[in-house]
Amino acid sequence: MHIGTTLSQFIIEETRLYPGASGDFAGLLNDLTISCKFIGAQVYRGALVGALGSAGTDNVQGEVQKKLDIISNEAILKSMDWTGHLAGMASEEMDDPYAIPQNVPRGKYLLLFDPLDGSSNTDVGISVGTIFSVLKAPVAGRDAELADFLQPGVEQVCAGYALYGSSNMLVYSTGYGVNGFTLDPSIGEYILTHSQMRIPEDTSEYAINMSNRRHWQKPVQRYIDELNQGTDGPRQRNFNMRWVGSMVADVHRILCRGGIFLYPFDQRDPKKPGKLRLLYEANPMSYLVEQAGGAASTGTTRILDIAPQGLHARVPVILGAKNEVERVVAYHRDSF
Ligand code: P6P
Repeated sequence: MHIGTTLSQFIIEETRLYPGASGDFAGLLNDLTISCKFIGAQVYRGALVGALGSAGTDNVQGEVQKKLDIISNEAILKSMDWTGHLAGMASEEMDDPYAIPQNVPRGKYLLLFDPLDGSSNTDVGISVGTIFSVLKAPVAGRDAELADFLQPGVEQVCAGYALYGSSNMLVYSTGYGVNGFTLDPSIGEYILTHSQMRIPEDTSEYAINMSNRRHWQKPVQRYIDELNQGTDGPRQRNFNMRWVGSMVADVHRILCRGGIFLYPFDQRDPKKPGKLRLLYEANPMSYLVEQAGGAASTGTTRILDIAPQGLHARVPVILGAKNEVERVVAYHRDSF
């Protein structure tokens, strides 16, 4: 009986698509998945081991850190910093880049991550996840500098997430489409279950936090109002809304059954053009969405083209069904 295509087998076979690949990247990704298995186990056991609730500290975003945020962040750092694959790491939970320990060779990759996205949901049993992005270090073999991380999303060599939901799933792309793997707890392996995930160009399902409507700019208000008018409005069909409040869960649903996700520009704080962070949320998710046939924009700019202005820069995010994203972009263009 064949156990199916394990993630390890898939990574090794995909590496053969890259002539001259050293296998370093395959090693990086395999090591990263170990931390995703560990984090999933901590999330699922949180209430049993006293890991729920606040850690009593704030992160660089000024957000209250959950105990699981810190556990997850440490898990990735300690699973990855000894491997020799990395020149540095950057995390939503840390102000500055993480330096690889002195006694470890510097590798040729940079790892950026949100260790536990949507962590405010952990105490109420809603899906959360880990988001990761891999860049090439501009100069291999030396400590990464801050500027090395500030590369546009088109430079990513890999992006993905682990979803801790009804099952532990790992979804990633290296530029050859998007593939999803489900953890089989009985053997501790991720098994290929969602091959070549695609986002239909059209959809009838949207995801947005409607309570912020008064803070959106006019093009987004127009777009969402038309969806809510259903058959009575210019779209002449009804739409459905979903909002989990956990980007990994909302994006995973869109990769599985289509849809459009919006966390648009918000006029509450002009210094924060959006809530989501470019380097370790918007870029990896935009990379996956484009690889699955969707589109990802701020409303005026393709997200993957943005030159990052800082490690924790925030951007408006509109991603998913290509024709719907293009409609939102057209409404922005019409408004100028
Ligand atoms: P709101 C989680 O905190 C997060 O960063 C994303 O995962 C999620 O899509 C968004 O914020 C939810 O934001 O304002 O609806 O709580």
